[in-house]
Amino acid sequence: MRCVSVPSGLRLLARITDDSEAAVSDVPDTPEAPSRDFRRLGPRAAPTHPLALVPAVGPERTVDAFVREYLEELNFSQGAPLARSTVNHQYLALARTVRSYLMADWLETAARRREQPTKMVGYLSAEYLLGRQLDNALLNSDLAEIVEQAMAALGLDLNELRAQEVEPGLGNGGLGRLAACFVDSLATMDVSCIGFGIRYEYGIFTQVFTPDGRQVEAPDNWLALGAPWEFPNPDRAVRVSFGGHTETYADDSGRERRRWVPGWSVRGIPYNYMVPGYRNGVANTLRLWSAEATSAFDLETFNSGDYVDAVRAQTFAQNISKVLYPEDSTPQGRELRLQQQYFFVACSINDYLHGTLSKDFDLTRLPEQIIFQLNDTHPVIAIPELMRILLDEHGMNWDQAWAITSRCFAYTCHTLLPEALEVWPADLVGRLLPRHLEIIYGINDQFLDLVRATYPGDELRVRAMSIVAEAPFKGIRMAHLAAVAATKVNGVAELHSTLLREKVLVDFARLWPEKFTNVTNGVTPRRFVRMANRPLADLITSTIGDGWVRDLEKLRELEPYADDAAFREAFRAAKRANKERLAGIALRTGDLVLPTDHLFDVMVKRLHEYKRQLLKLLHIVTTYESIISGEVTPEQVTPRVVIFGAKAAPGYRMAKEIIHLINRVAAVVNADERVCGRLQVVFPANYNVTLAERIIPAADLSEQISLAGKEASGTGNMKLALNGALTIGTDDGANVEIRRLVGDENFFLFGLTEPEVADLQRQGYSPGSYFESNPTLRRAIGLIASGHFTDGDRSVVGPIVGDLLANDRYLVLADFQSYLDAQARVDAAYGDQDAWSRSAILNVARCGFFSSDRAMRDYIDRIWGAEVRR
Ligand code: 26V
Repeated sequence: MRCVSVPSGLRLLARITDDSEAAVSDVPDTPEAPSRDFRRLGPRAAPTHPLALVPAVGPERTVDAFVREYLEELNFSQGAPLARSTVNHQYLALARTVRSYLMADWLETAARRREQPTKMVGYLSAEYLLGRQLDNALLNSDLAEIVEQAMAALGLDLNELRAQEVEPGLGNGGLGRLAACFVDSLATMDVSCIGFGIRYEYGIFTQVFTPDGRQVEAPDNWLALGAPWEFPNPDRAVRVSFGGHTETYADDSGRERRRWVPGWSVRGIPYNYMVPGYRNGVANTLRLWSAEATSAFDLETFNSGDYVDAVRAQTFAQNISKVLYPEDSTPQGRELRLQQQYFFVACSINDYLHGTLSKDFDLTRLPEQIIFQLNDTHPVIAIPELMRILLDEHGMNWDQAWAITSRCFAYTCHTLLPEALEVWPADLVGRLLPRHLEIIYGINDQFLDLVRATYPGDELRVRAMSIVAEAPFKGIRMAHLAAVAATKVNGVAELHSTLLREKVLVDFARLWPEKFTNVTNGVTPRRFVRMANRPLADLITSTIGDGWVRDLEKLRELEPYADDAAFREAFRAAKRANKERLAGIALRTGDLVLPTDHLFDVMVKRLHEYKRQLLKLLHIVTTYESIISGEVTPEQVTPRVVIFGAKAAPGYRMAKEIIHLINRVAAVVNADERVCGRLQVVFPANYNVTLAERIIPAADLSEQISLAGKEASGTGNMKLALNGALTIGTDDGANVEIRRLVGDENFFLFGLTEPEVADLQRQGYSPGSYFESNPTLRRAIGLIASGHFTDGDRSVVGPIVGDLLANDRYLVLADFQSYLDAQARVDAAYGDQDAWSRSAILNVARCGFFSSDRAMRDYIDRIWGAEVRR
């Protein structure tokens, strides 16, 4: 065989693929080898034992039964008697006991879906930022009370066990958290869905700060203490191939065909996770793939005794699912990342075609059975993969294969930043996936024929629309491939979808206007209100009943209570309780005292220049400077605790400099007695879902201050508004819709609009003129530049200040004054607590639209087709 570009450590792996082309599932049984045929079901002979004939039922839902099940798990699975068990044993036993209570629902849901098949959603996402599982499972299965009592009866501290869980951080930020909210909603709505993704051995890095306040990344070894929520399923392993070459051959009927002769393969092992619906007896599946060396390889190792080479190849295979890529400053050119993308979509499509569909299924009807939703461009390589399967493995001709493929995918775009759109170097695709590259070229040729026929003589347009970019390098534009092949293309908020249609994918939207649609994002009210904010959830439920948890528009019924003084007082009490809880955590973990009557001003999100954490910092420095210069007394400022949470991509230099500066400013401001504690800046390290669940309910003010036209949607903005924070924000992403719903009087708008930004940039933006003409701005920047926050060291602030004055790509200086004015309105508004609470209540009451249940209904109605409904 010819081996193309196989790493040297992989000679063995490459060699064995010669004689092991069959899928893992086709390896024949021998008495020595365990069965790998996942299609053979049940016993060979009818069972005679009466118990085998009874359907599986879960354990009894009483405290005593739970205690019994729990001790059984602790003693006989963990091998730890209660008296000698560690907290980790106790947590693992609890998780596994809760899991066993969910099991009957999972089995029943799967059986029902098999018996009454409906069109299924295959949600393809490289990221799922799940957050902790225990509380979610307790909430959705309505076991919380039983478990609380059971743990108390055993003398165990449930909170201590909860704290033991390491959250699966298998995502970078908004995109991954959105996927987690969507699968939650689909289970709650009883929609048939499998979420497909990657079981990264290391999730998003753990952020730590040096004493000086710089970000350092530590590996997130989330599996180290056990993974009680997952079910490995090695008997449903899938082979995935890479490399090699393609060739022409004549098939049995003498037809000339192409085929792929891969160079090497790995095995994908599925790990299943339950996705319980909210108290509805449904549990869907999240299937995350882990890469291993192939089993044929194991056999070869055994025979050859070439142990060291063999282990090296094993490691190579495992590298594919080893680590989540922290969203970097440039997405291109990471070979391993393309391997990850192809690995998980190839596993998922294969698993669906061979594991879920019946063997004799007529593939021309595939689009009636499945819609694969592409969460951004990361899974877009699934398109040529399905084409390849239909063409090469099922012998279809191009038109047949395309007729099917072009109806099986829908694509969601999650960005507007040109640098975030994936373009894979063609030579890399050709090296790793030579057959897929041919197919992509085939799709492009056919597509460009259509473009030329539609716009004769318009070669400029042909070049602009081509899936294949010719400069600055020959590359595959994954967003174009998705736009060509998908039945629907959507953006994630109204403004974003408009800009997609009018700017990023304008030519595609003109060619196929009916393809383009919007689905505004949403968040799950279960995790982000009911679970994270018990004080508010209980108040809402006691006022309007608990229907809102499944039907968030019911929050509208709270509107009249905004004018009810007693309700406002109760609402404030709930907010205070959340602030006190957060203050307790800050005291325990950071030795910080947070006064809960101060305004909690929250900016939590990834660190990116377009999100403009620097603008927030300039506001802090301005307030600080006005106090220390004597312009105002500390008593004159509205007391604030500013809370940041943000990770920077490890390779994103400027973002890391900004984190450093925030920490430096925090240290100086917090220690300066002249401020009298009326301005505090806290920046807990390692912002993640668990921290979000603590910070968001405690927020008074939500900072959504991205440059207009840059934030596709935002979802933190929705979580904060639903938890009763007022937003200070630009007209960007879903802020636009939040403001429209809550009303101008309950939202602090500032800044340039997207068209104004575009105009200003067209004219030539000059940050220096804003600096020169605004003394407040000059003082704030001057104080930073002087080294005041960096022990007199000006060089460390040089890059930030220099860039702001020379480039300021995200127009921080242009929006500065408008932002200050809006913050002054915030200060004034916070002074009238009754009016503030009224606005906050109206924010909650009017944001029911931002439930991910609604988003899922929109996908069903506008993208997937009503037939996915049960
Ligand atoms: C990726 C990259 C890659 C390198 C260059 C810098 C950069 C900046 C951003 C991104 C993110 C792309 C995808 C993403 O996470 N989008 C987020 O999706 C959320 C869910 O739809 C949405 O709320 C956020 O506004 C959007 O940024």
